[in-house]
Amino acid sequence: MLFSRQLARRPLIRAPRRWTHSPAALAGLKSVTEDDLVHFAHFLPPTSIVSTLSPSAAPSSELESFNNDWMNKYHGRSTTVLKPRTTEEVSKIVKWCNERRIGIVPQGGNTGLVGGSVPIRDELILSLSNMSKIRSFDDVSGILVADAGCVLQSLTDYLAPHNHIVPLDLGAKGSCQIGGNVSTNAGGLRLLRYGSLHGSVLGLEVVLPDGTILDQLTTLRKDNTGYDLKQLFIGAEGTLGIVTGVSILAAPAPQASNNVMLALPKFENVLPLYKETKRQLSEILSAFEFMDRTVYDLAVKHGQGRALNPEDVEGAECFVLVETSGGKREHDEQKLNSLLESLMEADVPLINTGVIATSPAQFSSLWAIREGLTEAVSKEGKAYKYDISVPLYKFQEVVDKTKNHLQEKGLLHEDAVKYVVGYGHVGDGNLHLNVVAAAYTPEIEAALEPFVYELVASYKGSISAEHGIGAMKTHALKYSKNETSIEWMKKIKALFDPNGIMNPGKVLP
Ligand code: FAD
Ligand code: 2HG
Ligand code: ZN
Repeated sequence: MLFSRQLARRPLIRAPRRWTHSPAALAGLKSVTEDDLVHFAHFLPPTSIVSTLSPSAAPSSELESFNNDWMNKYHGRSTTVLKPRTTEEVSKIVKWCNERRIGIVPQGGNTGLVGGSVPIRDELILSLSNMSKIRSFDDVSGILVADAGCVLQSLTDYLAPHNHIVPLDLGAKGSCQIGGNVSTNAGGLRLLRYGSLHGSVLGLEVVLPDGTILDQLTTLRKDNTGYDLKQLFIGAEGTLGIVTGVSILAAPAPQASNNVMLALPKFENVLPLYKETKRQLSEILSAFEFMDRTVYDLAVKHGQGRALNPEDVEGAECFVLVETSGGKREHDEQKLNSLLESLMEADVPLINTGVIATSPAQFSSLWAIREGLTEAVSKEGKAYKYDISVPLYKFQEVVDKTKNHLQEKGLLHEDAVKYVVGYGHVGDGNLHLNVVAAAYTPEIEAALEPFVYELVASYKGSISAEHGIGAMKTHALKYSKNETSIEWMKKIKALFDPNGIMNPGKVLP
């Protein structure tokens, strides 16, 4: 049960395309002008301004990576990106834009998968990339306070020598920022263990749409002094303000981590396996990730790793990556080994085979397969991504029903939809349904929507488990939120941002 293969993280890829519609939310908003740039230049250095309007005319190619999303599906036409270095600079920019009705798109690492991080038209992009200082860390309480523009991986690296970890991990960690994570309420690979950011974020500093700085950057575990305003900004996707600082409770670093990739003969075994894994591993279980056969094969094909011997996994319908994180190596290994033994020796085995990592390189390599799925899919074509919460036992049904539906529409072939795959976070009830097409076309989109959303609603699920609504799902919010909820969301938006400058056209229908 050994293997060894170390995978390198690949750079995120972006390239330009164009927007086709402009929702009502942008009506009345103004474009950035040369006069605005003159104003910004009073308090921002030239290196903080990228604009095709500026006299020194930045090459338009510099704006491309800001105007296009990670999937190359959503495309803005912004003329100007500002990269403030301090909260005060953010405040001055926002105040000016509010007075002049200029729309602002806050941008972190631009790894979002719902088109929330790029403009719909030519809104100003406010990049947090120059705000990347760690403000404080207390190794007794484990509380970390950092600028919103800190890249997730850099926070992890910072905490490592202090024996702590960020209670969040995702495949985009090399590019995404903590402010973006908070603004999307990112879930990731270990939510099962560390819970959601609604629990681990202790405080926020936010620049409100009129430029006021809301300082709620507390470092208290307990604080029941009225409404917990910070919660509104967690998952608001930049529609209520700009997160500039984050106080987060880091978790103690596990003293021992193990992982194992298991091949299962059929999907029906996933849930009994999850139940048994939870029962036997209990407090040391830190991830339980599912991937179907098709997407696993794509990861292997695109060099994201080859964990299991091809002959051993013949006939396997799906795979599960299990991770343990605990305080004592021998104890954890004993528990994991006895789980694996019981699985292999069962009269009706739940698994075909498995690979247990026996070195840090193998541990990373197993994770590289799981974390590399999104990239592998993107190399095969254009992915329609449906990030949904549905009952665990419906995971395979969703994939199969979508496939059948596309087949009936005559769209399941090389030139239209090439693959329909499912993967995700079993512990969180979160399936990533990816429909991989040769190109994004109106015909495929019409076949998928509202089909997928209606299917999710029929299970009383959520149309967005962890990626948010962005520009992609504003019209579909109604499948997961009733009229009253949407009305109150609109009232909250109007209260904070009466001029509608913050990330216009996102989240709300
Ligand atoms: P961006 O993409 O820049 O922005 C996302 C949204 O937040 C936008 O609406 C933007 O306007 C807003 N925003 C950004 N920064 C701020 C700020 N400081 N203040 C206010 N608003 C702001 N997501 C998961 O939940 N789980 C995963 O496991 C996961 N894996 C991924 C793997 C890959 C390979 C990729 C490409 C993406 C993955 N994602 C995942 C999606 C994405 O990485 C997350 O949504 C992430 O939290 C976005 O962070 P970001 O800094 O890139 O934000
Ligand atoms: C993951 O879990 C991310 O890997 C991305 O949330 C999911 O690519 C996707 O659809
Ligand atoms: Zn995910």
